[in-house]
Amino acid sequence: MSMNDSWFRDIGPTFVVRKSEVNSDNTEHKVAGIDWNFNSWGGVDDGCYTDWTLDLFVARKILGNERLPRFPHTMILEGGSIHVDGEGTCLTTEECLLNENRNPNMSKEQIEDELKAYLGVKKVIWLPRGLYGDDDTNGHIDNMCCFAKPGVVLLSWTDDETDPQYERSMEAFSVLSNERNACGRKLEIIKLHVPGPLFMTNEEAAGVAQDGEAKPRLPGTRLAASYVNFYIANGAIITPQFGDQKWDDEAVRVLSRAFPNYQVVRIEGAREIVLGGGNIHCITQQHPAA
Ligand code: KQY
Repeated sequence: MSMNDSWFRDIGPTFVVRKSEVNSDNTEHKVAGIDWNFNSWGGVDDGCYTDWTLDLFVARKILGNERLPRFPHTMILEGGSIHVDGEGTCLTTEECLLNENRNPNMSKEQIEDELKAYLGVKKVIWLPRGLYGDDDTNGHIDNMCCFAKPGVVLLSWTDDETDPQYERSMEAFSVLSNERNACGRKLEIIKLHVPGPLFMTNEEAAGVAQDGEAKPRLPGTRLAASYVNFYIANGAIITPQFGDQKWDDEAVRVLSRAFPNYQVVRIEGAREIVLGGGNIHCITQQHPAA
């Protein structure tokens, strides 16, 4: 399949599942995919690359190959900017979804209404901002906070008050502490400490194609590194590791406790992925079984 970039979370379909009664004691799961609109994380002036024409067809092609219904939408939205708990709650950030470079003609209420209609959620929880340094995506939720299960969230955290991430984590903690999910339950918040700050080296910047077709990658830029950007597979949590022994190990401990029935698998060298502005969750897309 042809595409302009590799981030399937954002250019692939967002799969949705509907349970329908087949008869009194049997249910059937129907799978479909939402095909959101996409503008390369911000359009011609503010996006990550200049040509995304092939990316616009990725969700359509996947759904066509899988012979699944496609729900097209005109709203600009990337899969990495939303998380759901499967029980009617959606998590997102104002920094991304309300950014002028996405849907400047839609109000917060209108965006919420579309999320409710297409994702089948009843409640949207808005965090003000995403991870510090996640400038490519304008603060996607998938680097900042996600559900471990309904009622339990994992939040990117730092104890270092001198790190600009501190203010963002505190702000999100405060919002989440005062929120309830769609079922009216208070949220348990698990802190998932970020790695020590990582910066792009001269060698790394020189290794990225800098041809004017994509956003420049400057040496010294803080990398948007977060352990929240893991992927939930069948029986396994695929988690990024950044070569920071202390926080890599701590992330594995926290995730193992949060997902006791899953094996936590370490992906060493996730730094290589983060050089492009995302991580394991961003570059993957789960496909629910029918
Ligand atoms: O965070 C994601 N969902 C993808 C990040 C891609 C940024 C493009 N350079």
